Amino acid sequence: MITRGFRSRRQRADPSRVPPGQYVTDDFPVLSAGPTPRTSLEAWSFALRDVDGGELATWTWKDLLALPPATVTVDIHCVTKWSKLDTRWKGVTIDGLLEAAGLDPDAPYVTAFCDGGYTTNLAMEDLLDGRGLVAYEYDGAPIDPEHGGPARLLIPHLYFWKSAKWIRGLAFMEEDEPGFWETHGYHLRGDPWKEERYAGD
Ligand SMILES: Nc1nc2c(c(=O)[nH]1)N[C@H]1C(S)=C(S)[C@@H](COP(=O)(O)O)O[C@H]1N2
Ligand SMILES: [Mo]
Repeated sequence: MITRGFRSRRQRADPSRVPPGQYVTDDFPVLSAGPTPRTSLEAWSFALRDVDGGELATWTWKDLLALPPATVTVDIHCVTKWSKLDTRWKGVTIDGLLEAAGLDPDAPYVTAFCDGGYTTNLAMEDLLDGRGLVAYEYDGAPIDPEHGGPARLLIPHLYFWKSAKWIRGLAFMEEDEPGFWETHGYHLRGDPWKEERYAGD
């Protein structure tokens, strides 16, 4: 039996799926530090940059869609304490991008960069083995601009601020360089299961 309509907003959920301090919502809140950028798909590209800033690979929008897609259903966890279960995304894995570019980088960190200037830092290992996606569909449709369309990073095993909206590329880094929220006191890694919300957690 399907009882969706009877679930309360703060629904009870399998506690093993909800990290400490989080509540489950059916809503999909929008959290943006600035205005929603609007880049045309013709002007859009995705780049991988080397530690010296040099461009290693770029994809146009069409190039990205031509890569083998991955579809995932995952739970997402925002540091403001909402979690949303079973969100469905389609995109290209970071492994897939590296493979397409013929790259096997040994840089230990990356900075994701975006239209609008947002950045976030990640350990390379948090992106690999299918754990990171450049997503371009949510729930079977193009991602709404407010939620990061045309493409956003999706790193569901870390707090959702790591899932950079309007992503335009990844810069390989020798050091773990704090991004936008990390500079404002958020944790460098942000594992929700360890409640790594703020620096020092
Ligand atoms: N470019 C960009 N990406 C971003 C943000 C942002 O402000 N700009 N906010 C982050 C935060 S704090 C969260 S919780 C999620 C929110 O994504 P949503 O608006 O799709 O829920 O996006 C993350 N990615
Ligand atoms: Mo967030």
